[in-house]
Parts: sequence; structure tokens; C-alpha cells
Amino acid sequence: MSRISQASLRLIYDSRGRPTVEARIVTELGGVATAGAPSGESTGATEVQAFPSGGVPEALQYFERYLRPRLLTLSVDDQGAVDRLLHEVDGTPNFSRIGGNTATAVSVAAAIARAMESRTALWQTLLRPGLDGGSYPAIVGNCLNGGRHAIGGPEIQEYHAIAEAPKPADAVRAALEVHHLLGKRLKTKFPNYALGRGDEGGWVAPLGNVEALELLADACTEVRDRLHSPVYPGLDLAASEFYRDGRYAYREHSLDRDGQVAFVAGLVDKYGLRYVEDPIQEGDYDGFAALTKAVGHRTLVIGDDLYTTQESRVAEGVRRHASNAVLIKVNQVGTLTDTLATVDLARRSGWKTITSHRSGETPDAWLTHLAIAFGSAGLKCGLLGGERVAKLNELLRLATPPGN
Ligand code: 2PG
Ligand code: MG
Repeated sequence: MSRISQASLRLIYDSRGRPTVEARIVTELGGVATAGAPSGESTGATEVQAFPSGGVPEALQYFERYLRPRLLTLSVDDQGAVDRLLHEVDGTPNFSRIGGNTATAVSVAAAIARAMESRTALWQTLLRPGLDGGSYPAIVGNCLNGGRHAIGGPEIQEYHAIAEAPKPADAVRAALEVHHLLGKRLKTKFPNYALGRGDEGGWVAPLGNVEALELLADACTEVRDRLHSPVYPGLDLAASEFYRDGRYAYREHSLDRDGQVAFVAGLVDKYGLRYVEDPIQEGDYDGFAALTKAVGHRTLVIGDDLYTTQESRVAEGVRRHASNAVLIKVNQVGTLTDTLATVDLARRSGWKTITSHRSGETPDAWLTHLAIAFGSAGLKCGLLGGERVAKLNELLRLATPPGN
């Protein structure tokens, strides 16, 4: 039993330069851990509130007044007790008093402190039943940005290279090569245009939605053939962001639900998509189910805004056969205990999990440990930018035995 001897919360900045929080937990037996919480931009309607209405300053005040004194009575051996305290002190259904990001930072810092004390890696202390941590997630690598993560790009939010090589070194390399090759192609296509990169490090260019996918798919094919490494295109449409008045409003056309299902199923077939996240707006389990019925046997259909990592929403999705995979983001639900409940339900239901960053990230690398501990099919952490590369490099470290 090792009590928490110090607990603090501070303001730090995320990769967009916006304030977020970092927790620090010290234990009597020498665990010293910090964990920062990331922030989303295309947030799901049902995810917990990241900060109280007064923002980070109010979160810090709540922490000082109500959380810190009670954390000092707990031990990090009992993650459940730490997470119950966070709920109890908050007292709202969506962490609107202390902020979901406060909960995330404290919950993860406590887990890291426990791992440090026991001289084990974080992934080992969180490992789900039946797993040995010996297989690694595919890389879900953002190559091109649109939607709310980019100015001037397509409506579809993220164009990914899905790199499935079993060895992380091969997978990371393949995904990065797709990013680099796409950059080269874009420079040739737009010789006089100042190309940019979006919030997650993917390219931003004045492309149509399908035109962008064509370029990505070509780059994947070339890299796949050159490296003999399995890398395929994937999308996060973040469809709620361009769903207006009952229609999916692309610049090229506007579609009703059946039209959207047919459009996305057509993209899966034509471009061999291996990964389709949020293809349908977040309120529509039946639309998700129609698409999963059509293409779920040959691609991952993943709910992000639909489930917001909430166990009860995934239970509803399983009942309605809405998808075959769920995106996992700790700060959508607030605590590790809540996250584990969702992961375990997905695994029991035969679904895949994808462990994911947020568009506003910190340079922390704990996300990588979660992906391994959960046996996730994918680690979605972007490809470029220090806060993204930190997670990829941690995967390379964990996959390379010491001394190699
Ligand atoms: C998403 C995420 C991360 P955000 O939609 O999957 O890519 O974006 O963090 O803005 O919600
Ligand atoms: Mg998403």
C-alpha cells in the first residue's frame, strides 16, 4: 500500500497552443509521474466536458480545494478508488465541474506512478485479460487533413495510411513514406501553391474529397509495392461536422443517409479502404448499421463521435450491429476505469479497438502503452509533429528489446 504523498495540477499548452492541464502524482514509495491531457476540436456531442465553464483556471481551483486533499488519503494501488473519487468530487454526469481533462490527467498520472513503483511498464499494469502485449497495433497515420483540422482542405477530416506490418519499425516507416510521397505529389500538382499542414500534421491542399483519396490511394499502392509492406488507405470522415439539415453537405454534392451509405461503400470498394471512421453522423446508429452490413466484412467501420468511449453507447452499438470497431479516447469519458470498461466490452463483443490521440496533443507518450495494453488493432497518433512522433518513437522503443 503506497499512499499518494504529493498531488498537483498545472496549466500547460497543447499542440495548438491552447491551455490544458498536466497532473503530477508522487507516492510514498517513490513513484513520480506526470500526465498531460489532450483536447479535441471535432468533439462528440456526448463526450464529457473537457473543462469547467471557467476553463483551466477554474479546473485548477477545484483541484486545489476539493481534489488534492482527498487524493492525499488514497493509494495508487487502487486505480478504481482514484477514479471513483474523481467522479464523487465532480458530482455531475459529464465532469462539468472539475473537467474531463482534469480527470484524465489525474487518472493516468496515478496509473503511471503505480507502474513506476512496481518497476513495470505502464502497458503491463493495464494489460487486458488474455493478452501478452506481444503483438503491436497497426499505424493509423494521418497524411492529409480536412474538415475542422485544416483551412481550405476537403470536408472529409482525415486521410490515413493504415500500415499493417506486424513489426512497428516496418509499419511506421511505411506510413511515413506514404506521407512523404504524398507531399512530393502535391508539390508537383500545385507548383505555385504554398502547401500547409493541418492540426495533426497531415498535408492541407485545395483538393476535392475524392480527388484527395485518389492521391492517397496511389501513394499507398506505390509504397506497398516498393517496400513489400501492407499499407492501405483509410478515412475519418467526422461526418457530423458536415451534416446539416438532414444531409451530408460536400462541396461536390449533398447526400441523404442512403446516399451517404452508398457513397462510402463505393469508396471502400473502389479504393480498398481498410478503415472508415465516423462515416455517418453521430446520432444515427441505423445508418452505421446499414454501412456495416454492406462493407463490415472487408473494412473496419469505427465509431468515434457515435460512442465517445462510453460503455453504454458501445453496448447500444453492439445490440444494433452498428459497427465492428470503436475508437478509444480517455478524455472522452474521463477516467482509465471508465475507458477499461469500454475496451473490455468491445473485446468481449468481438469488436476491434483503435486507441487514439486528439487533434490538440501533448508530447506525452502514455497513449502508446494504452494501445498495447488494450490489444488495439490500431494506434491512431498522427505521423508528423513532435507530439505525434513521440508516440511512434515510444512504440519503436517498446518493440525493441533493451540492448538492441
Ligand atoms: C478524431 C480526432 C482525432 P478531435 O476526430 O478522431 O483525430 O479529432 O481530437 O478533434 O476530436
Ligand atoms: Mg474521429
